Amino acid sequence: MDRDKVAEILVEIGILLELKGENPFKTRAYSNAARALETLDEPLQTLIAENRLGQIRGIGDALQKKICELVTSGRLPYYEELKASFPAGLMALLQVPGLGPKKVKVLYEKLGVASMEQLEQVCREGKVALLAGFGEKTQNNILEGIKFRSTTATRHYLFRALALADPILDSLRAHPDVIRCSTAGSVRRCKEVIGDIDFLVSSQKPAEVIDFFTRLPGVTSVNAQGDTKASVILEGGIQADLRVVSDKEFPFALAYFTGSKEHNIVMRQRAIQRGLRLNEYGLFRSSEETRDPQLLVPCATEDDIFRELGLAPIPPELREEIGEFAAAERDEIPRLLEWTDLRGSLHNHSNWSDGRNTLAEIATYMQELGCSYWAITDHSKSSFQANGLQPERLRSQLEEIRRLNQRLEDEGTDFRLLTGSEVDILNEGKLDFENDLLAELEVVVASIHHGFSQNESEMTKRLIRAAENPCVHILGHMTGRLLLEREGYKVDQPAVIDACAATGTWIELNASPLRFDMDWRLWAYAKSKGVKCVINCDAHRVEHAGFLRLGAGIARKAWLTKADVINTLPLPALRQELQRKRSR
Ligand code: DGT
Ligand code: CA
Ligand code: CA
Ligand code: ZN
Repeated sequence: MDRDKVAEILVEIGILLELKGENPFKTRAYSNAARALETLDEPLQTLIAENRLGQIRGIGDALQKKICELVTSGRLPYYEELKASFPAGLMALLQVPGLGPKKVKVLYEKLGVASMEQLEQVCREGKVALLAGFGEKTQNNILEGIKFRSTTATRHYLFRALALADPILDSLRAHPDVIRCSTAGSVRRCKEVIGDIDFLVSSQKPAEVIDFFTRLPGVTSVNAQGDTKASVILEGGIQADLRVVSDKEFPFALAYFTGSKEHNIVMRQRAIQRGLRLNEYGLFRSSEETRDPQLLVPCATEDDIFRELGLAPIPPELREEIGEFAAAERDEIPRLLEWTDLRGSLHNHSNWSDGRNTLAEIATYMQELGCSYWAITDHSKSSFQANGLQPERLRSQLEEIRRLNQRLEDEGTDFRLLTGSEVDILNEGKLDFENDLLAELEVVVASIHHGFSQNESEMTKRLIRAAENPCVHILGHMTGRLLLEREGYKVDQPAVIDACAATGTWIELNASPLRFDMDWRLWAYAKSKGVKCVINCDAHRVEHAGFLRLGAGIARKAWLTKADVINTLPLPALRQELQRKRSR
């Protein structure tokens, strides 16, 4: 078992003990230990093998034993028994905003609440308001929280869907009765959040494929199972639908089930204008609804369908009825960015602020991944909760980066770390570091992390003022939104884009799957103003380099091409571009 999983279990034990009413010192020991594990700078396995776990501050004898047991056997009976002593639904209540273990304990003990439904009921009956320490206001907040949860719980992050869909696609592809298969729906269109996962398969033996699908390892329950379709729930509660069609029907079904609905409507209208009918079964020479194979216009792929309707092929990411038809009619669908065009990320963190890895680890990992460069932009001093750097520490970080780069050069390697900062935009748009320090850095990203409650005009002014600073290359995560969690602060984004156009400032497409900020819908405007995009991982650990792929997917959805994205440039060209604004 790896360290993240161990830390997760320790946190959960702490919460369970709190629910039991154990004393705070004991419960806190577990969350402290979890934090200590998360910031280790050597592998947990090594510490255990060398019997050095006890040397870590905050990990006493009892905890040591439990961690060893988890790592070596992957199990911990103490935890399993503790967990089994509570109803399964109790932990879920902690997801209601504002409900901590203490309150959940009271609700459970006094009112027998052990599920979301029960919680909602006792709130509606007014029983919660009467509990000591709760009151009318808390009761209302809980009801609000439940409502928020129920709308967000039906939507999921794209990356969760992809992580589940990829192995399922692999399994389907390997099945002897599967001819073609693909995801469809919002996952294929690369929406930032999705409702469910849609799979489409062509086969001559649908029953076999459906049976196979419903028994896949990731499937936790089967909602519906028919002759040609099935609907299941996957780990994490995400629903997945499968449809099986004949191989002749596959392109038509794929187009239909990829959607979007709005896009499909226009497709059908175009067919009708040409004396044809388009549906999920085919494209037919007919003036009324049919699925008569005699009337079928044969199409081997989706591209053929588009051609029959007088259109250049439209990539799935663009099928949102936002101008793709006008462009496809004129054969002006751009050649979209590929994720392999990206050469590095210009906004990332190390363990000098709130990241996990050392500079050396980052350099090695990114170089092996095939990147050309990787900027280190740790937080600035005002972000003290993220361990932001004081100017002196930043200057010593620059030294270390220079040493590392020297070593890379001596080894004959082209990869380089770039120096930088994610400098806080303070109130009124002043930056957290002076310009003489910023001017020493190769890459400056400016972002807002505090003061979210300002109104739209104040926020807009803050961002515009940051863009006007000649040292700032990039505005980071424009709205600060966290998908499914919190809306961004209010900003007049077109006004900020105008300011970036006027000052030669780039805008980040933050590729963290929780952010995808600036939103894909705004890039057409930015592009029309000549503002360049930078796709940044905002990596807090080396594995976050994988976000580049997700970010590229969202950039495709935003109609961006290789030429629109700065971090497709090789290092020498990037260096030139980084000088451009400063020498204006
Ligand atoms: P989601 O799952 O909410 O993220 O969004 P989608 O787009 O994946 O929607 P979903 O799963 O309900 O259906 C997949 C596609 O199937 C959808 O994009 C278009 C097509 N589709 C489904 N139902 C209808 C319908 O009633 N009318 C039309 N025109 N298309 C439909
Ligand atoms: Ca779907
Ligand atoms: Ca669906
Ligand atoms: Zn950051």
